[in-house]
Parts: sequence; C-alpha cells; structure tokens
Amino acid sequence: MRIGICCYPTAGGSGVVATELGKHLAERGHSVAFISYANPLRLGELPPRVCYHEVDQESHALLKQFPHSLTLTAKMVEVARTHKLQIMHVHYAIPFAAAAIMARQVAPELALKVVTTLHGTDITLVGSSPSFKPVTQWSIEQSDAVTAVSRYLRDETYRQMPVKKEIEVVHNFIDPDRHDMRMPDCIPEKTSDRQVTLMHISNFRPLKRTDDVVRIFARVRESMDARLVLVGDGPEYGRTRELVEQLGLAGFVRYVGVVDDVVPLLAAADVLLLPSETESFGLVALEAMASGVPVVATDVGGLPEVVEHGVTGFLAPVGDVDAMARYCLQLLSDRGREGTYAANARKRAAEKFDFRTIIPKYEKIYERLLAGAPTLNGAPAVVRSLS
Ligand code: GMT
Repeated sequence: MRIGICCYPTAGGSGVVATELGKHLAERGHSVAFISYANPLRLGELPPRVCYHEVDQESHALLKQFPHSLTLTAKMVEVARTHKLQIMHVHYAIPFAAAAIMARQVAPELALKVVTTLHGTDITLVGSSPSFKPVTQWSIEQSDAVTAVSRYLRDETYRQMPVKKEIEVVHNFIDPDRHDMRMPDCIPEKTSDRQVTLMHISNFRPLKRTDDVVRIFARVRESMDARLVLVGDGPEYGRTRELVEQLGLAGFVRYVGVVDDVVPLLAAADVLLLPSETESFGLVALEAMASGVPVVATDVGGLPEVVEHGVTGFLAPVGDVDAMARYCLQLLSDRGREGTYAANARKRAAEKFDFRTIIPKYEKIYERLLAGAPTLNGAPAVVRSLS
C-alpha cells in the first residue's frame, strides 16, 4: 500500500508512535511518505521505501498569522499526487485530520482514505476546547476510520463529543528486541554500586507533575541511597530545578535534556516515575516495561491498560506522593521482588504490545478501507495481502 503519515515531529509520544509505525510499515513492504513541519525526531536516516516532505512555514508579508493548516493541506495534496497515496494516516485530530479531509476533497481523483489516530491531548485538552471542538468533532465524523490509543481515550472521546463514528482501539507498541540492556554513556557514573536510579522522562508540561517526581524522590532518599535522572525539557523544567535546589537534592539529580531515543537511558533505571495528572496511554511507561524497568505511576487515563498494578509496577491516586514513594521503596528494597517485577514488566510489554501484533491491526484497517475503493484508473484497488 502507499501510505502518507502526518504527525508532530517533536519528542512527544504521538510523533514517536507515528514514526515507528511508518518505519515498520516500510519494512513490511509498504511505501510511506511522512509529512510534517520538521524531520520527525525518530526518523533518522531514511530507510528504503520511506520519504519525507516538509510543510511550508514561510511567512508571507500580507498574512499576519500564518495559515499552517492550509499549507499542510496543500502539501498533503501535492505529496498524495506525487506518490499516488491511497491512505493518509494522521496522528492527532487537530489540525491534521481536518487538513487531510480537506486534501481528500481537493484531490477527489485520488480517492484518498483518511485514518485518524487520537493520541490524547487532541481530545482531552486541545480538541475539546470550545475554540476547536466543532472542528474536532467534524474531523472525527468525516475520517474514513478513527482509532484511539486506549480504551480510556475512546470512551473519553465519546463522553466529550457526541460523535457516532466507530472508534477502534489500537494500543501503542514497542519492538522488544530494541530493549536489550545496554549501558548508556550519557549518564555519569553512580556514586556507589548500591545507589539506585529513579528516572522520569517527559516534556515537562504541567500535567506531568514533575514537582511530584522530585517530592517522591526526596522521600525515597530518606530511606536509601538514590539518584534521580530527569530526561526531557519543557515549560516546568525551571521550576523543577528550583524545587530540586530548595530540597537540597542538587547533588543527586542528573539532567539529560531531550534525547531522540530513550531506550539506552532506560538501561540505567531501576524505577520509572510517571505521576501524571492524566495520560491517554503513557508510551514511556511501556518503553520502560519493555526494558525491564517497573513503573510507579498514577491510576489515571490509559495507564491501567499499560501498567498492571502490583505486577509490573504500581499505580496510585494523582498527587499521592507518599504512596508512590512507598511503592518505589517496595520495588527497590526487595531485590528479589524487583527482579520479579522487572521480568513481569518485560513479559507484559512483549506479550501485549509487540509491534508484530499491533501493526497488522493498522494494516487491516487500511485494507478494509481500500477494498472496493476505486483506483485512479477506475480498477479495484490492489491490496497487499497479509500472509
Ligand atoms: O504526553 C504528552 O504530553 C505528549 C502527547 C503527544 O501528543 O505526543 O502524548 C500523548 O500521546 C502519547 C502517544 O500515544 C501517549 O502515550 C500519551 O499518554 C499522550 N499524552 C497524554 O495523554 C497527556
């Protein structure tokens, strides 16, 4: 199949999932065209059957505000025509789904099928705000197929918007083979062999509650020698650093900044902390589990679909710093059990979220949409069979 993938190029989970999906689809023989305003972080060197097209962002003297959605639409049309795309798979309703639906109308001869994957904030935050809601709702209804990355997000979408469109749940995925333990170069050595490592990875938006990360770490340090590795950057970064200083923890915290691949870093972690206000899925929790790192997270959104409480880590109510610190200690002080949690985490990630199980679900959706769809010359679409 010939598939366009449109996503945010930044370090966020939606861009990572979209990029990895495109790369896996190409490995499986499909042609994939990425469309974004910058090179997606995880894309790296272009693999065979993959191309990348950049959306125009130049300002124009007459336009006070640059109409990104329109240049995006124009780029989708141009790329779809060049590569004879059959599917445009967009990752985020706003503005990608709306642009793809417009592109489908601008180029009706292509009979382009629009698949929209909802990732979370496009519904829970941005898309449901009054400024966007009617367009988000319309984009969902008009897409040829809609998927959500968790049951929670599917249900939340139905709760927030009176949409009738079927929303299929397709969980996020990992490649278990990439998560073999490797020692990272970028984290300075531990002060002792006994020192344990707590890790947090995010874009430091307020909903990630990075204050709680620091407070949990402070509690853990009262009982054992521990260090905290903070990976990523974002609006709360400065405030988080200030709290670290205030609590006298500066000597025990390492800041890594934004990285394009978290897997080598996870090899250094004993526990991943994800105390978010909400998370539609929590891709980083899955990546940690795949690396054999148990997770302490909040009992919200799609996280319970990823982290199995008491088996692959622990879940606690939002803001319950004490409970989360206790869970960390439970995981860290009992080495034997930590081994069990780590093994459970790795096993669950591989059994439930292996890309080899998940990617065919997307392929089936594409095939279903293309079956019977007319092609450019009017002949039935040729659909690559799944053997
Ligand atoms: O979490 C973020 O702030 C980034 C955001 C994004 O758009 O990339 O992540 C969302 O999509 C990820 C991939 O599906 C999910 O794992 C995250 O849980 C989800 N974030 C939220 O729901 C807050």
